[in-house]
Amino acid sequence: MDTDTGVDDALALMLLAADPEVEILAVLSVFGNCHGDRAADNARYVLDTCGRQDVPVYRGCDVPLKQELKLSSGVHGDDGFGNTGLRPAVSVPTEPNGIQILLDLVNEHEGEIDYLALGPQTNLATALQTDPLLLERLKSVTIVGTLGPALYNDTEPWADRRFRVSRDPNVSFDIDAAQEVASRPGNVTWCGPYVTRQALVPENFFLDIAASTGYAPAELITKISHDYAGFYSRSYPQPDDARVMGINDSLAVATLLRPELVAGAVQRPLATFEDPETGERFLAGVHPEKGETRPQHRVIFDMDFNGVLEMIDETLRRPLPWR
Ligand SMILES: [Ca+2]
Repeated sequence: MDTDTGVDDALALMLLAADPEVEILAVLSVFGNCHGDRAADNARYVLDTCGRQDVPVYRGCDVPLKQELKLSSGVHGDDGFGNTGLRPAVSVPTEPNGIQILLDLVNEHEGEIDYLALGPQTNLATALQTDPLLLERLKSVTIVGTLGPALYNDTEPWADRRFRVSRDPNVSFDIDAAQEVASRPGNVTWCGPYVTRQALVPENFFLDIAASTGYAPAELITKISHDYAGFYSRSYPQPDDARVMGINDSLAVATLLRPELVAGAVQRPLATFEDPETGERFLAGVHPEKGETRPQHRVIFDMDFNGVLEMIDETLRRPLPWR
């Protein structure tokens, strides 16, 4: 798992950590919701909270390939954990380097690893510079990103009303890395904010689980999500001022662990689009051309959200230890 560990990443990591059928070989950090060092420490904190001290966390890329560093601190707080200041007992060291760990693991487990990228795709793109066949040597790659599947001949998908509210920070924060990954063949699935942000969950869903079980993972989510739910509730006002929050990255985990929850997906080549007004660049699935030569990846456009919620509910109500 490759994560810019903010609030929704923390929940997504819990879904993996709780599943007895999942072996997490490694967690790699990346910048995005917060700085890379905090992303690594937050992942460590989540795993420690779940009793999964056995899962190693490594430091990945702290900056984009070429563009200027941007972070989502307005959503996840400066520390990625809603400014709670929670830190693991021991910080993740800068060495060994996560990219080398990834390359070594793929050599060791060729064709067996499912890779989940929940932040900007900088780690994958960096590893591809050393091993251009990396994606084909992974069993699968699931990425939180892209605007979604563009309509036929659409030249401005970022302006599409379906996509306008959700944008796509993971891709926009390192468009060069995203393009690098998109240009390679492989069993790659993209699940962007257009899909994931439709699943806004009442804050009470988590507060109720935490209150009725007292389990540490659910309590951690309620602690770190206070400001995060505030952001979502302001951005997507609800009836009776109900507070809600996004669970973006959990949708990507669900597509991997529970593929039957994917309700709609298409195979598409990916193309880059630039908004001339803002200069922001986006990736979207486009219709194949005659004699198409670009690799085609799977682009998800719908999920069984209730199924994902049930999965989260079951997970957070599972007693520790999770192993
Ligand atoms: Ca993320």
